[in-house]
Amino acid sequence: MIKFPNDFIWGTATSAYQIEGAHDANGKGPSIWDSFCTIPNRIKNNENGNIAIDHYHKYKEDVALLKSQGFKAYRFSISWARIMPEGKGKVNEEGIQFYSNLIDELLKNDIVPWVTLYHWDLPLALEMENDGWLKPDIVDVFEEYAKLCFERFGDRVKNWITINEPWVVAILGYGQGVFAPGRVSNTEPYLAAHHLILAHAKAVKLYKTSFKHQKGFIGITNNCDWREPFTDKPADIEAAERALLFFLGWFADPIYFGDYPQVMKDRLGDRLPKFTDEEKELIKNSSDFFGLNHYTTMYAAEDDHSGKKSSVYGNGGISEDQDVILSQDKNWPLTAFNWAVVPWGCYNLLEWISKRYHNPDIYITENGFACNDKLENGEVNDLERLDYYRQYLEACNKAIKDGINLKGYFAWSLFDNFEWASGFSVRFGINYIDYKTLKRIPKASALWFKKIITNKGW
Ligand code: GBH
Repeated sequence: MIKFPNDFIWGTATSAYQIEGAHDANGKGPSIWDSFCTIPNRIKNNENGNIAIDHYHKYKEDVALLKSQGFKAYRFSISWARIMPEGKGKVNEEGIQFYSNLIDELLKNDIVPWVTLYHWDLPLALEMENDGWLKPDIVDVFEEYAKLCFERFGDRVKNWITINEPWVVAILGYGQGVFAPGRVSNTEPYLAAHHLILAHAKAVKLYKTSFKHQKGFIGITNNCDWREPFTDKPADIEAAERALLFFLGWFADPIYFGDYPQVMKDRLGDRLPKFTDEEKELIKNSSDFFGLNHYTTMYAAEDDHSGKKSSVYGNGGISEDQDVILSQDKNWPLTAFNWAVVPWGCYNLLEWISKRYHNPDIYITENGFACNDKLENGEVNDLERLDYYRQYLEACNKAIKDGINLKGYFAWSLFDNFEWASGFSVRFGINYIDYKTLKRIPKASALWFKKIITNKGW
């Protein structure tokens, strides 16, 4: 029997650009994703989130669905450009009204809102005029935006996530160029990341001082895939540790210890910006909880420069900086994204976090499975997804039993949605979207969640 604690938080997650649509409705300004999607061949089938799943107009129906499926918490993000069309200065009251209504609707249905301030859709004006995350000005601009959110929504929102997956913003947006703003560099990711961390910390400082009376929690969500040493050789064990530090330690070390991992400083030299003493103080202990998005696992081996090549797409960052070769096991089942299903990797990662960062409260703010679901006789029997969730939640359950402070879990995602560079071709939802009618159809996995939430396990 698998039983979760009574106070375990069961939620599901989405993000603004992936579901809202209404890309230019009621005063919303464009974001870098609106713009990125207009560049030919950046997105599969040249799709975009202009309409997405039209959550903007269907939010009431969507909250009702959440409620009917038993979720007690819902993680969504605010589109910065919807409430501040130019990223700073002018406020768009109609945008504020939308989120205000959504929050009220959730609370009316006893669903606790978990709000992400930044899930990648930077107002385009900030990219054009300020070079996005590359210039230090963004830190104060983000603080101004955060302040607006605390002022307008903080009376009702008590759980805040500043930034979703700064690793993705830095590496995919500024390193590999596959996500907006589409830049390719081996220096810019480190610069962008530096400002993302500072922006997070400054927003938290503001919340902890000027908005203390709101009595909420605030933190950051990082993503990390587990890296298992390819062999027992010390060089491979070190390589896996190094890969984790370049992936998660890059962000979590500053947030828990005040500075970047030593191995990054040693290897990157001047390409890694430095925090001043004052900044270190600001950043240290700037997260009330450890937000984690986790999907998959890879083996990590030392790259001894004998010509071995990584056998998988993706390199977990800038591989030359790490001397790590990643690979997958032939026996691991793969998702539609070729991410391997390795539940014990989730356990190992939780354990690693717990040890390195002194047993913080951890929330898995995303975990989920991609496949090409088929609607048959009005039903979607996504047994593979259901199995993925069952196995990963079992790993979570074991972690809790072993004393790891895992406090909650958010399934990614409530709906099939606009999957960034993959467009609508890949489905992550526990609810199916018929893109012709935009009808929401619960998959078997959603019905399973309802059952296990009620029973606190299975
Ligand atoms: C999340 O990012 C996002 O927050 C969410 O918006 C998105 O829809 C969801 O995942 C599904 O994609 O072969 O090196 O690319 C996930 C971040 C980073 C997780 C890369 C998996 C795969 C290894 N991902 N990682 S790689």
